[in-house]
Amino acid sequence: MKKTALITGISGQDGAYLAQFLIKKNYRVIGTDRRSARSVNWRLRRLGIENKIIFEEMELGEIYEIQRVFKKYKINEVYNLAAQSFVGTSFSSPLNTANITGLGSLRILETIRSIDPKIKFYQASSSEMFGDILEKRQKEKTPLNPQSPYAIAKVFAHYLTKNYRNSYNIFATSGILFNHESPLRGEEFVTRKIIIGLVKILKKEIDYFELGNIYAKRDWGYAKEYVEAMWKMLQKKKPDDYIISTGKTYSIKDFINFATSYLRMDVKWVGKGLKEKLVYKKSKKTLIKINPKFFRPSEVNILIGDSAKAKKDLKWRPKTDLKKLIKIMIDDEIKYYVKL
Ligand code: NDP
Ligand code: GDR
Repeated sequence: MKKTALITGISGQDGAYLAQFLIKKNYRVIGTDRRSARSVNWRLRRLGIENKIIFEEMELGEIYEIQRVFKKYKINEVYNLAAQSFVGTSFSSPLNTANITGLGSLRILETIRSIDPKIKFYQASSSEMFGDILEKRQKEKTPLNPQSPYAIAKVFAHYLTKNYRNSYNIFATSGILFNHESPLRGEEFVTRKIIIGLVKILKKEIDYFELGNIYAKRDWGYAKEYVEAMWKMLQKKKPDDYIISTGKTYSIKDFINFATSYLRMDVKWVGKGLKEKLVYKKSKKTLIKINPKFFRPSEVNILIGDSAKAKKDLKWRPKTDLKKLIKIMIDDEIKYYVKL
Protein backbone atom coordinates (compact mmCIF):
# COMPACT_ATOMS: atom_id res chain seq x y z
CA MET A 1 0.00 0.00 0.00
CA LYS A 2 1.29 3.45 -0.92
CA LYS A 3 2.05 5.65 2.07
CA THR A 4 0.45 9.09 2.17
CA ALA A 5 2.45 12.14 3.21
CA LEU A 6 1.03 15.59 3.73
CA ILE A 7 3.43 18.51 3.25
CA THR A 8 2.43 21.96 4.49
CA GLY A 9 4.34 24.72 2.70
CA ILE A 10 4.52 22.77 -0.58
CA SER A 11 5.25 26.00 -2.49
CA GLY A 12 8.43 26.71 -0.50
CA GLN A 13 12.02 25.57 -1.06
CA ASP A 14 11.93 22.54 1.25
CA GLY A 15 8.38 21.60 0.25
CA ALA A 16 9.49 21.23 -3.35
CA TYR A 17 12.57 19.10 -2.62
CA LEU A 18 10.77 16.96 -0.05
CA ALA A 19 7.88 16.32 -2.45
CA GLN A 20 10.37 15.27 -5.13
CA PHE A 21 12.09 12.93 -2.66
CA LEU A 22 8.84 11.34 -1.41
CA ILE A 23 7.44 10.87 -4.92
CA LYS A 24 10.61 8.94 -5.78
CA LYS A 25 9.95 6.83 -2.68
CA ASN A 26 6.50 6.07 -4.12
CA TYR A 27 4.49 8.12 -1.62
CA ARG A 28 1.15 9.71 -2.42
CA VAL A 29 1.94 13.37 -1.72
CA ILE A 30 -0.67 15.86 -0.61
CA GLY A 31 0.70 19.39 -0.75
CA THR A 32 -1.09 22.19 0.99
CA ASP A 33 -0.88 25.88 0.24
CA ARG A 34 -2.83 28.97 1.14
CA ARG A 35 -3.92 30.22 -2.25
CA SER A 36 -7.49 30.35 -3.45
CA ALA A 37 -6.50 30.99 -7.07
CA ARG A 38 -3.32 28.94 -7.34
CA SER A 39 -0.57 30.72 -9.19
CA VAL A 40 2.00 28.71 -11.10
CA ASN A 41 4.43 27.15 -8.68
CA TRP A 42 7.82 27.70 -10.27
CA ARG A 43 9.68 25.40 -7.88
CA LEU A 44 7.48 22.34 -8.44
CA ARG A 45 7.41 23.08 -12.13
CA ARG A 46 11.19 23.33 -12.29
CA LEU A 47 11.49 19.92 -10.60
CA GLY A 48 8.89 18.54 -13.03
CA ILE A 49 6.56 17.27 -10.28
CA GLU A 50 3.70 19.78 -10.39
CA ASN A 51 1.20 17.25 -11.73
CA LYS A 52 2.26 14.48 -9.35
CA ILE A 53 0.95 16.23 -6.25
CA ILE A 54 -2.58 16.41 -4.86
CA PHE A 55 -3.09 20.05 -3.88
CA GLU A 56 -5.31 21.18 -1.01
CA GLU A 57 -5.90 24.67 0.24
CA MET A 58 -4.97 24.99 3.89
CA GLU A 59 -4.29 28.32 5.57
CA LEU A 60 -2.41 27.52 8.79
CA GLY A 61 -4.36 30.20 10.62
CA GLU A 62 -7.63 28.29 10.11
CA ILE A 63 -8.10 25.14 12.18
CA TYR A 64 -11.29 24.22 10.26
CA GLU A 65 -9.34 24.07 7.00
CA ILE A 66 -6.75 21.87 8.66
CA GLN A 67 -9.41 19.55 10.08
CA ARG A 68 -11.16 19.32 6.71
CA VAL A 69 -7.99 18.11 4.98
CA PHE A 70 -7.07 15.68 7.75
CA LYS A 71 -10.56 14.15 7.63
CA LYS A 72 -10.48 13.80 3.85
CA TYR A 73 -7.35 11.61 3.60
CA LYS A 74 -5.83 8.71 5.52
CA ILE A 75 -2.47 10.32 6.27
CA ASN A 76 0.63 8.48 7.50
CA GLU A 77 3.18 11.31 7.79
CA VAL A 78 2.85 15.07 8.12
CA TYR A 79 5.77 17.37 7.35
CA ASN A 80 4.96 20.78 8.77
CA LEU A 81 7.11 23.12 6.69
CA ALA A 82 4.72 26.06 6.32
CA ALA A 83 5.74 29.17 8.23
CA GLN A 84 6.32 32.86 8.02
CA SER A 85 9.95 31.88 7.60
CA PHE A 86 11.78 35.17 7.07
CA VAL A 87 13.48 36.39 10.25
CA GLY A 88 13.57 40.02 9.03
CA THR A 89 9.79 40.11 8.43
CA SER A 90 9.12 38.66 11.87
CA PHE A 91 10.22 41.98 13.40
CA SER A 92 7.68 43.94 11.31
CA SER A 93 4.95 41.22 11.50
CA PRO A 94 5.37 39.61 14.92
CA LEU A 95 1.68 38.77 15.39
CA ASN A 96 1.33 37.04 12.04
CA THR A 97 4.60 35.21 12.69
CA ALA A 98 3.39 34.00 16.10
CA ASN A 99 0.06 32.94 14.61
CA ILE A 100 1.44 30.99 11.65
CA THR A 101 4.94 29.88 12.68
CA GLY A 102 3.99 29.19 16.31
CA LEU A 103 0.26 28.55 16.63
CA GLY A 104 0.08 26.96 13.17
CA SER A 105 2.02 23.97 14.51
CA LEU A 106 -0.28 23.74 17.53
CA ARG A 107 -3.34 23.68 15.26
CA ILE A 108 -1.89 20.71 13.39
CA LEU A 109 -0.88 18.87 16.55
CA GLU A 110 -4.36 19.38 18.01
CA THR A 111 -5.89 18.10 14.79
CA ILE A 112 -3.69 14.98 14.90
CA ARG A 113 -4.57 14.42 18.55
CA SER A 114 -8.30 14.65 17.92
CA ILE A 115 -8.56 12.97 14.49
CA ASP A 116 -5.82 10.32 14.29
CA PRO A 117 -3.01 10.21 16.93
CA LYS A 118 -1.20 7.58 14.82
CA ILE A 119 -0.18 10.17 12.23
CA LYS A 120 3.56 10.89 12.40
CA PHE A 121 4.42 14.59 12.67
CA TYR A 122 7.60 16.41 11.61
CA GLN A 123 8.18 19.92 12.93
CA ALA A 124 10.54 22.23 10.99
CA SER A 125 12.51 23.58 13.94
CA SER A 126 15.36 25.98 13.36
CA SER A 127 18.91 26.78 14.41
CA GLU A 128 17.61 30.34 14.95
CA MET A 129 16.24 29.01 18.26
CA PHE A 130 19.84 28.99 19.59
CA GLY A 131 20.03 32.72 18.84
CA ASP A 132 22.68 34.38 20.96
CA ILE A 133 24.47 31.08 21.39
CA LEU A 134 25.11 29.56 24.81
CA GLU A 135 27.41 26.80 23.57
CA LYS A 136 30.10 27.02 20.89
CA ARG A 137 28.72 24.14 18.81
CA GLN A 138 24.98 23.70 19.06
CA LYS A 139 23.63 20.22 19.82
CA GLU A 140 20.15 18.89 20.59
CA LYS A 141 20.56 19.70 24.29
CA THR A 142 22.10 23.18 23.91
CA PRO A 143 19.94 25.76 25.75
CA LEU A 144 17.83 27.97 23.49
CA ASN A 145 18.26 31.74 23.46
CA PRO A 146 16.08 33.10 20.60
CA GLN A 147 16.59 36.64 19.30
CA SER A 148 13.61 37.31 17.01
CA PRO A 149 9.82 36.88 16.97
CA TYR A 150 10.43 34.17 14.34
CA ALA A 151 12.82 32.24 16.58
CA ILE A 152 10.52 32.63 19.59
CA ALA A 153 7.57 31.27 17.58
CA LYS A 154 9.77 28.31 16.53
CA VAL A 155 10.73 27.68 20.17
CA PHE A 156 7.02 27.57 21.07
CA ALA A 157 6.34 25.03 18.31
CA HIS A 158 9.46 23.03 19.21
CA TYR A 159 8.44 22.63 22.84
CA LEU A 160 4.86 21.80 21.85
CA THR A 161 6.18 19.05 19.61
CA LYS A 162 8.05 17.56 22.59
CA ASN A 163 5.00 18.09 24.79
CA TYR A 164 2.59 16.25 22.45
CA ARG A 165 5.17 13.47 22.17
CA ASN A 166 5.40 13.10 25.94
CA SER A 167 1.79 13.82 26.90
CA TYR A 168 -0.15 11.98 24.20
CA ASN A 169 2.37 9.48 22.87
CA ILE A 170 2.15 11.07 19.42
CA PHE A 171 5.06 10.40 17.04
CA ALA A 172 6.10 14.06 16.98
CA THR A 173 9.66 14.73 15.87
CA SER A 174 11.62 17.95 15.60
CA GLY A 175 14.34 18.49 13.04
CA ILE A 176 16.53 21.40 14.15
CA LEU A 177 17.85 22.37 10.76
CA PHE A 178 20.61 24.89 10.22
CA ASN A 179 20.46 27.20 7.18
CA HIS A 180 20.05 25.26 3.96
CA GLU A 181 20.12 26.82 0.55
CA SER A 182 19.66 25.87 -3.09
CA PRO A 183 18.68 27.35 -6.44
CA LEU A 184 15.09 27.15 -5.11
CA ARG A 185 15.83 29.41 -2.13
CA GLY A 186 13.52 32.44 -1.69
CA GLU A 187 14.95 35.64 -3.17
CA GLU A 188 14.82 37.53 0.14
CA PHE A 189 17.31 35.22 1.89
CA VAL A 190 20.88 36.44 1.79
CA THR A 191 22.54 33.65 -0.25
CA ARG A 192 20.11 33.80 -3.15
CA LYS A 193 19.97 37.62 -2.93
CA ILE A 194 23.76 37.76 -3.36
CA ILE A 195 23.80 35.34 -6.27
CA ILE A 196 20.92 37.05 -8.08
CA GLY A 197 22.62 40.42 -7.48
CA LEU A 198 25.99 39.28 -8.87
CA VAL A 199 24.44 37.64 -11.92
CA LYS A 200 22.38 40.77 -12.64
CA ILE A 201 25.53 42.89 -12.40
CA LEU A 202 27.33 40.61 -14.85
CA LYS A 203 24.34 40.78 -17.19
CA LYS A 204 24.43 44.61 -16.83
CA GLU A 205 20.89 44.71 -15.48
CA ILE A 206 21.91 46.56 -12.30
CA ASP A 207 25.05 48.42 -11.19
CA TYR A 208 25.09 47.39 -7.52
CA PHE A 209 22.99 45.97 -4.67
CA GLU A 210 22.83 46.48 -0.91
CA LEU A 211 23.20 44.20 2.11
CA GLY A 212 23.04 44.44 5.90
CA ASN A 213 25.43 42.77 8.35
CA ILE A 214 28.04 40.92 6.28
CA TYR A 215 29.91 39.70 9.38
CA ALA A 216 27.14 37.34 10.58
CA LYS A 217 28.22 33.69 10.27
CA ARG A 218 26.04 30.77 9.29
CA ASP A 219 26.33 27.01 8.92
CA TRP A 220 25.03 26.59 5.35
CA GLY A 221 24.10 23.24 3.79
CA TYR A 222 22.33 22.03 0.66
CA ALA A 223 18.51 21.87 0.99
CA LYS A 224 18.15 18.84 -1.27
CA GLU A 225 20.18 16.76 1.20
CA TYR A 226 18.43 18.16 4.26
CA VAL A 227 14.93 17.00 3.23
CA GLU A 228 16.18 13.41 3.20
CA ALA A 229 17.05 13.80 6.88
CA MET A 230 13.44 14.87 7.58
CA TRP A 231 12.15 11.63 6.08
CA LYS A 232 14.75 9.52 7.90
CA MET A 233 13.62 11.02 11.22
CA LEU A 234 10.06 9.79 10.65
CA GLN A 235 11.25 6.25 9.79
CA LYS A 236 12.86 5.77 13.23
CA LYS A 237 11.16 3.60 15.86
CA LYS A 238 10.75 6.54 18.24
CA PRO A 239 10.22 10.30 17.85
CA ASP A 240 13.12 12.52 18.89
CA ASP A 241 14.99 15.78 18.14
CA TYR A 242 17.85 15.93 15.66
CA ILE A 243 20.32 18.63 14.63
CA ILE A 244 20.99 18.78 10.88
CA SER A 245 24.02 20.87 9.94
CA THR A 246 27.41 20.81 8.21
CA GLY A 247 29.54 21.72 11.25
CA LYS A 248 31.25 24.56 9.35
CA THR A 249 30.50 28.25 9.62
CA TYR A 250 31.24 31.14 7.24
CA SER A 251 30.43 34.84 7.16
CA ILE A 252 28.26 36.53 4.52
CA LYS A 253 31.49 38.19 3.38
CA ASP A 254 33.15 34.76 2.91
CA PHE A 255 30.11 33.71 0.87
CA ILE A 256 30.49 36.76 -1.36
CA ASN A 257 34.23 36.12 -1.77
CA PHE A 258 33.62 32.50 -2.83
CA ALA A 259 30.87 33.57 -5.26
CA THR A 260 32.87 36.38 -6.91
CA SER A 261 35.87 34.08 -7.18
CA TYR A 262 33.79 31.38 -8.93
CA LEU A 263 32.43 34.06 -11.28
CA ARG A 264 36.02 35.26 -11.91
CA MET A 265 35.17 38.82 -10.90
CA ASP A 266 38.27 40.89 -10.11
CA VAL A 267 37.04 42.66 -6.98
CA LYS A 268 38.18 43.91 -3.57
CA TRP A 269 36.68 45.25 -0.33
CA VAL A 270 37.34 48.89 0.60
CA GLY A 271 36.22 51.09 3.52
CA LYS A 272 34.93 50.23 6.97
CA GLY A 273 31.59 49.96 8.81
CA LEU A 274 28.65 51.41 6.89
CA LYS A 275 31.12 52.70 4.27
CA GLU A 276 32.48 49.23 3.49
CA LYS A 277 31.85 48.19 -0.10
CA LEU A 278 32.88 45.74 -2.77
CA VAL A 279 34.41 47.36 -5.85
CA TYR A 280 35.98 46.26 -9.12
CA LYS A 281 39.76 46.47 -8.73
CA LYS A 282 40.35 48.25 -12.03
CA SER A 283 37.36 50.53 -12.62
CA LYS A 284 36.65 51.06 -8.86
CA LYS A 285 32.94 50.73 -9.69
CA THR A 286 30.85 49.63 -6.67
CA LEU A 287 29.04 46.27 -6.72
CA ILE A 288 27.89 45.88 -3.11
CA LYS A 289 27.08 48.56 -0.53
CA ILE A 290 25.96 48.34 3.09
CA ASN A 291 22.52 49.70 3.96
CA PRO A 292 21.45 49.80 7.63
CA LYS A 293 17.87 49.10 6.55
CA PHE A 294 18.91 45.44 6.17
CA PHE A 295 20.27 45.24 9.72
CA ARG A 296 18.03 43.41 12.19
CA PRO A 297 16.95 44.98 15.50
CA SER A 298 18.60 41.99 17.14
CA GLU A 299 21.12 39.82 15.25
CA VAL A 300 22.24 36.22 15.52
CA ASN A 301 25.99 36.57 15.03
CA ILE A 302 27.15 33.00 14.64
CA LEU A 303 25.69 29.53 14.34
CA ILE A 304 27.49 26.22 14.00
CA GLY A 305 25.77 22.89 14.44
CA ASP A 306 26.94 19.51 15.68
CA SER A 307 25.00 16.82 13.82
CA ALA A 308 26.79 13.82 15.40
CA LYS A 309 23.49 12.33 16.59
CA ALA A 310 22.01 12.40 13.09
CA LYS A 311 25.17 10.81 11.72
CA LYS A 312 24.95 7.99 14.26
CA ASP A 313 21.19 7.39 14.46
CA LEU A 314 19.98 8.41 11.00
CA LYS A 315 23.13 7.56 9.03
CA TRP A 316 22.79 11.03 7.57
CA ARG A 317 25.73 13.27 6.74
CA PRO A 318 26.14 16.41 4.64
CA LYS A 319 27.83 15.90 1.28
CA THR A 320 27.99 19.38 -0.25
CA ASP A 321 30.44 21.97 1.06
CA LEU A 322 29.82 25.70 0.72
CA LYS A 323 31.94 26.23 -2.41
CA LYS A 324 30.12 23.39 -4.18
CA LEU A 325 26.75 24.75 -3.04
CA ILE A 326 27.62 28.20 -4.39
CA LYS A 327 28.59 26.63 -7.72
CA ILE A 328 25.24 24.77 -7.90
CA MET A 329 23.33 27.98 -7.12
CA ILE A 330 25.25 30.17 -9.57
CA ASP A 331 25.08 27.65 -12.43
CA ASP A 332 21.32 27.38 -12.02
CA GLU A 333 20.84 31.14 -11.69
CA ILE A 334 22.62 31.63 -14.99
CA LYS A 335 20.78 28.76 -16.65
CA TYR A 336 17.37 30.15 -15.74
CA TYR A 337 18.30 33.82 -16.01
CA VAL A 338 15.65 35.92 -17.74
CA LYS A 339 16.22 39.62 -18.31
CA LEU A 340 13.32 41.66 -16.94
P1 NDP B 1 9.87 28.98 2.54
O1 NDP B 1 9.75 30.36 3.03
O2 NDP B 1 10.51 28.74 1.20
O3 NDP B 1 8.43 28.28 2.53
C1 NDP B 1 7.48 28.57 3.51
C2 NDP B 1 6.15 27.98 3.10
O4 NDP B 1 5.17 28.32 4.09
C3 NDP B 1 5.62 28.51 1.76
O5 NDP B 1 5.07 27.42 1.06
C4 NDP B 1 4.54 29.48 2.20
O6 NDP B 1 3.50 29.65 1.25
C5 NDP B 1 3.99 28.75 3.42
N1 NDP B 1 3.17 29.62 4.26
C6 NDP B 1 3.50 30.84 4.75
N2 NDP B 1 2.48 31.36 5.45
C7 NDP B 1 1.48 30.44 5.40
C8 NDP B 1 0.15 30.39 5.94
N3 NDP B 1 -0.34 31.42 6.62
N4 NDP B 1 -0.61 29.29 5.70
C9 NDP B 1 -0.13 28.27 4.97
N5 NDP B 1 1.10 28.26 4.43
C10 NDP B 1 1.90 29.33 4.65
O7 NDP B 1 10.65 28.14 3.66
P2 NDP B 1 11.68 26.92 3.51
O8 NDP B 1 11.17 25.96 2.54
O9 NDP B 1 13.06 27.47 3.38
O10 NDP B 1 11.62 26.31 4.99
C11 NDP B 1 10.67 25.34 5.35
C12 NDP B 1 10.44 25.35 6.85
O11 NDP B 1 11.65 25.08 7.52
C13 NDP B 1 9.95 26.68 7.41
O12 NDP B 1 9.09 26.39 8.47
C14 NDP B 1 11.21 27.34 7.93
O13 NDP B 1 10.90 28.24 8.96
C15 NDP B 1 11.97 26.13 8.42
N6 NDP B 1 13.41 26.22 8.41
C16 NDP B 1 14.05 26.57 7.25
C17 NDP B 1 15.42 26.60 7.20
C18 NDP B 1 16.16 26.99 5.96
O14 NDP B 1 17.36 27.26 6.05
N7 NDP B 1 15.51 26.98 4.80
C19 NDP B 1 16.23 26.20 8.39
C20 NDP B 1 15.44 25.83 9.53
C21 NDP B 1 14.08 25.83 9.53
P3 NDP B 1 3.52 30.87 0.16
O15 NDP B 1 4.25 30.31 -1.02
O16 NDP B 1 2.07 31.11 -0.09
O17 NDP B 1 4.22 32.01 0.80
P1 GDR C 1 18.42 33.56 8.45
O1 GDR C 1 18.68 33.73 6.88
O2 GDR C 1 17.98 34.81 9.10
O3 GDR C 1 19.64 32.90 9.00
O4 GDR C 1 17.16 32.57 8.45
P2 GDR C 1 18.95 35.02 5.99
O5 GDR C 1 19.54 34.50 4.74
O6 GDR C 1 17.76 35.89 5.88
O7 GDR C 1 20.05 35.82 6.84
C1 GDR C 1 21.32 35.26 7.14
C2 GDR C 1 22.22 36.33 7.71
O8 GDR C 1 22.54 37.26 6.68
C3 GDR C 1 22.46 38.57 7.21
N1 GDR C 1 22.22 39.56 6.13
C4 GDR C 1 21.14 39.60 5.34
N2 GDR C 1 20.05 38.81 5.29
C5 GDR C 1 19.12 39.10 4.35
N3 GDR C 1 18.06 38.32 4.25
N4 GDR C 1 19.25 40.17 3.49
C6 GDR C 1 20.33 40.99 3.52
O9 GDR C 1 20.43 41.92 2.76
C7 GDR C 1 21.33 40.69 4.49
N5 GDR C 1 22.52 41.25 4.79
C8 GDR C 1 23.06 40.57 5.78
C9 GDR C 1 21.31 38.49 8.21
O10 GDR C 1 21.34 39.60 9.09
C10 GDR C 1 21.60 37.14 8.85
O11 GDR C 1 22.54 37.28 9.86
C11 GDR C 1 17.08 31.46 7.58
C12 GDR C 1 15.60 31.19 7.29
O12 GDR C 1 15.51 30.19 6.30
C13 GDR C 1 14.88 30.73 8.53
O13 GDR C 1 13.54 30.33 8.19
C14 GDR C 1 15.63 29.53 9.13
O14 GDR C 1 15.01 29.11 10.31
C15 GDR C 1 17.08 29.91 9.40
O15 GDR C 1 17.68 30.33 8.17
C16 GDR C 1 17.88 28.75 9.95
